[in-house]
Amino acid sequence: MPGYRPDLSPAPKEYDEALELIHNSKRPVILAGHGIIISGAMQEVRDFAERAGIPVAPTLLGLGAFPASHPLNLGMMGMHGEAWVNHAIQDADLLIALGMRFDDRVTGSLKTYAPNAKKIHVEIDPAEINKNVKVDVALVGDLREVLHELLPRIESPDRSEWLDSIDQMKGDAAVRDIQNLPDNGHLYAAHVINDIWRETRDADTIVVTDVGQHQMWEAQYYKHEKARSLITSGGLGTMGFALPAAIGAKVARPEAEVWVIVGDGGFQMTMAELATLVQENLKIHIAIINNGYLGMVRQWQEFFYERNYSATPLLNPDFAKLAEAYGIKAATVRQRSEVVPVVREARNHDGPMLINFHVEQEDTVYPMVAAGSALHEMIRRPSPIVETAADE
Ligand SMILES: Cc1cc2nc3c(=O)[nH]c(=O)nc-3n(C[C@H](O)[C@H](O)[C@H](O)COP(=O)(O)OP(=O)(O)OC[C@H]3O[C@@H](n4cnc5c(N)ncnc54)[C@H](O)[C@@H]3O)c2cc1C
Ligand SMILES: Cc1ncc(C[n+]2csc(CCOP(=O)(O)OP(=O)(O)O)c2C)c(N)n1
Ligand SMILES: [Mg+2]
Repeated sequence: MPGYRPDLSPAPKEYDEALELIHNSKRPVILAGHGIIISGAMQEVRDFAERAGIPVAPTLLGLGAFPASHPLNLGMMGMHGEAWVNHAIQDADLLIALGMRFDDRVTGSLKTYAPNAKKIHVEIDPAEINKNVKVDVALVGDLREVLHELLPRIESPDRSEWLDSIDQMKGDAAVRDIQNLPDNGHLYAAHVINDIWRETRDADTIVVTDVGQHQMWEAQYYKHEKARSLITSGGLGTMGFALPAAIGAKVARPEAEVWVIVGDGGFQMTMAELATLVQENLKIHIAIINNGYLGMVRQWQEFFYERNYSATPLLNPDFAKLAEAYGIKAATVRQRSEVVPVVREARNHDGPMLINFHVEQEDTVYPMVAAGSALHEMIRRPSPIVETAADE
C-alpha cells in the first residue's frame, strides 16, 4: 500500500540477542510456518535447523516447508498435532517462530502456552509481533534474508539429550494407532489417506484438501516432503475450497498429479465445478471421505454436547452416479482392500476420476486440544491399539 513502508531490516543488536538466545538454549524448537514457503526459504531453514541441531514443528500451512522424512521434523503442532510435538513445545526453553503467526489452533490457551520458553519471532508483518504471543526478540523482515544474516554465525552445540527426550515422548503416539487397526471390514479415513500417500509419494503430487476431519487426517497421514505439495484452507477454513482450488492447481501445474481430499459436506458446496473439470479436460482425482456427517462438527457435539448430533447427519446423493452424470469415471469403495487398486485405477485412467470412500461414520480426530485448553491437555484416543511411532 502506498505509504506503508515497514522497516524490514532488523538492527545488529537484534541479531545479537537472537543468537545469544539460540546459543544458550538447551531445549529449542523451531516453529515452521507458511512464511517459509512464501519467502522461498526452505533450504535456509533446513541449513539453520541442521547446523543448530534444532527440531522443527510445522504448522498446518507450514507442512512441506521442511521435509516430513527429515530426522529433525517432529510433525505438526497444535489442536490436532502430534502429542509429543505439543509436549515438546510446552517443555521448550526457546521457541524460534519462522513465518508463522501463533494462530489459536496452534497455541491453545495463551495463558499456559510454552511457559518456560523465550521466544524469537522472525516475521515480515510488524502487526503480527506480540499480537498473540509476547516475544523476547523480533526480527522483522523477509525470512530468507534474515536467515542469510544468521546462518554464518550459528554454532552447533550438542543437543542430543533434548532430541533423545523428544524421541522418548514419541512412544506416546496414539495418533498413529489407527494405521495398524485390523482389516475388520471397517474403512477408516486414515487408512484411505495413508494408502493414497504410499501410492503417490514418489510422484509430483499436489494434494488439495477441504475443511474438517479429513483435512486433519490428511495433515497427519500424508507426509509432505516438498513445499506447495499441500494446498488447504487454514485460516479461513472455507468448506468448498478443495475442488475449485484443485482446478487452479492443475491449470497452473498441468504436469503435476492433483488429488482432492474432501468431505461429503464440503464437496456439496462447490460440486457444480465438476462441469468445469469436464469442460477444461482436467485430470484431477477426487477422493470423497464420506462419513455421512459434517464430521468435525459432529466430533465437537460428541465431546462437548453429549452426542447431540443436531444438523450434522448428511443425506448425501450417490456421488459416483453424480460424477457419471457428468461423464466422469467413478467408483465406490467400502473395504480397505479396495483402496490401493482403485487409487491405481484412477492414476492409470486417462481423465478425471471420483472415488466415493464410505468410511467409518463416527470416527474422531485425535489428539485434540479443546478450545481454551492448554496445549498439553489433549483429549487422546481411548486405549490405543498399537504404538507405531517408528512408522516411516
Ligand atoms: C479444522 C481446522 C483445524 C486446524 N488445526 C490446526 C492444527 O492442529 N495445527 C495447525 O498448525 N493449524 C491448524 N489449523 C490451521 C490454522 O487455523 C492456521 O491456518 C495455521 O496454523 C496458520 O499457519 P501459519 O501461521 O504457518 O500460516 P499463515 O497464517 O499463512 O501465516 C504466515 C505468516 O508468515 C508471515 N510471512 C509471510 N511472508 C513472509 C516472509 N517472506 N518472511 C517472513 N514472514 C512471512 C505472514 O506475515 C504470516 O504472519 C486448522 C485449521 C482448520 C480449518
Ligand atoms: C463454508 C463453511 N461453513 C461451515 C464451516 C464450519 N465447519 C467446519 S468443518 C465442518 C464440517 C465439514 O464436514 P465435511 O465436509 O463432511 O468434512 P468432515 O469433517 O466430515 O471430514 C463445518 C460445517 C466451514 N468451515 N465453512
Ligand atoms: Mg463428512
